[in-house]
Amino acid sequence: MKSSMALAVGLAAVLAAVISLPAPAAFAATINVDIVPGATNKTTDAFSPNPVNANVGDTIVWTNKDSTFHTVVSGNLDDGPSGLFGGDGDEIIGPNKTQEWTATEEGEYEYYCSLHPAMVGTVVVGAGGGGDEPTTSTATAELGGNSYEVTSTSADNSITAAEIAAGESVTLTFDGPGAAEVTLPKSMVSGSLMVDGAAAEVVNEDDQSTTISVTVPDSGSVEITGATVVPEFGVIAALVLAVSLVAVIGVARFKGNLFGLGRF
Ligand SMILES: [Cu+2]
Repeated sequence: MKSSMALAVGLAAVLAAVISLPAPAAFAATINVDIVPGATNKTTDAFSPNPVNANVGDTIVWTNKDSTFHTVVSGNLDDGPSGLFGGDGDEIIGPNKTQEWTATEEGEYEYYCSLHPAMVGTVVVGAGGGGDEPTTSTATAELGGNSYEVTSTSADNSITAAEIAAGESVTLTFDGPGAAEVTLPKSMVSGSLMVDGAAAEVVNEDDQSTTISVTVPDSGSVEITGATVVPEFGVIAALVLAVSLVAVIGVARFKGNLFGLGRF
């Protein structure tokens, strides 16, 4: 009875350690574009801002601030609607109404008003999209009951997850490709840092952390390695080890009694 209890507790502790996961966070912006008053008689100035810059994952919201109907249709008058947003040009946006589109792929997208085709605009999405202000995002890696915060600064993407392979590497996941400056705590990874197997470009370094420049590929993730990556023996790992030892001793005692070998 005692040994089965100990085994159960040991198993529960192992399960608890396995199940502890870092929660990924999403970073996406909402970008507003106005259909300006008097847009009917305007061209590229019918939309503000125009062009509008966004990153993959961002949602663009067009608001009709004019007093008459308009549409916002991806494509151009010559080739017709491209089908990305605005349908076939039949999705009417009344005064004070909105239309939304979430950018899923990098690119430059033309759009127009099917009711007043002189009204034209452009959405520029993603890396090199055109002078976005860099923003800061964070992700927290967890291992052995400890948390490690990774900070990323980029105009192209946001960091969404950081995961530690104990003693081996740290994998950073982003919501899109592009350039980023990433600050990693030295308690997590230190020494000569490598990014996907190549020497990292160090931007800044102090006692606590290293800031490196990374180029995130289309896959959205990079692997960081260093001379030292935090090993797995944190608080939870130590606890699991202790509880497992108790379980093993319990089983040994039980078997010892069973086979008449006496107690030890
Ligand atoms: Cu219009």
